[in-house]
Amino acid sequence: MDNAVLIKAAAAVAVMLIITVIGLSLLTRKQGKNTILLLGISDAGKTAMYILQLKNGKHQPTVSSMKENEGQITINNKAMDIPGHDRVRYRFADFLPVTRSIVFVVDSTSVSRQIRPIAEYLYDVLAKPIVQKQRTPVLIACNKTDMITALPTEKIKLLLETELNRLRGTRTARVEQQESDEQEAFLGYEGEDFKFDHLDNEVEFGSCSVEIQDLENVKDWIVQQ
Ligand SMILES: Nc1nc2c(ncn2[C@@H]2O[C@H](COP(=O)(O)OP(=O)(O)OP(=O)(O)O)[C@@H](O)[C@H]2O)c(=O)[nH]1
Ligand SMILES: [Mg+2]
Repeated sequence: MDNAVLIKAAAAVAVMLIITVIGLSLLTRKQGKNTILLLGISDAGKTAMYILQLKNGKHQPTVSSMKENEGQITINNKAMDIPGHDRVRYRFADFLPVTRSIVFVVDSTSVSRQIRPIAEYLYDVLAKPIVQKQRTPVLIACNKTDMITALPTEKIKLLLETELNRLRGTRTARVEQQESDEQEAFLGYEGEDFKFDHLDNEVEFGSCSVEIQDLENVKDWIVQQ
């Protein structure tokens, strides 16, 4: 066999090896992360969504949750519904190492009124270094579109960008002052207004309504991740 053929064969084997290693590492990375986190402030509709999605049943009445709901959602994934109450919700961070994706539920009818607490919570989530490092995908699920007072998704995105931009100003100043050990990632580009597109992880928006059982956007997004 001449040298040229040998080199070609060696190159082919090397390429195959590299592809196998990359493929395996991608597979194990995804397999290790089988949790879909349902986050959002109280009354957004997380538990209602969890029940509808899981049981594929009817929309049922819910009460404000004080503990997590956990259950199988697709063959390989489980969903965790984390209560929005501010004394309980910090526990979401414990699940981030095994989180495949985050569905952040927003009540589209009260988002203008509640923009501050919603953005505070979303900031907490996005600024977790592990979320940026692992590039955890986030869907902002704009729920309750059955109500005529629901704001359109585009408008909700703009409201959130404006509020997150404002929060970034105060929170980065605070972190610098306190030098706290609770690390927060800087969201977006320094010197530019905050945009979701500037983040390392992908943040998408989708509308839905648990009330009229319209969860297509959420379900489709979850299976794509
Ligand atoms: N109109 C309408 N109401 C909804 C929809 N989804 C949920 N709700 C109602 O919103 C209220 C709050 O829903 P929950 O699912 O309990 O809210 P949650 O996000 O789990 O709240 P916490 O457990 O307190 O964090 C309930 O009365 C639901 O029936 C929807 O798509 N449309
Ligand atoms: Mg709940």
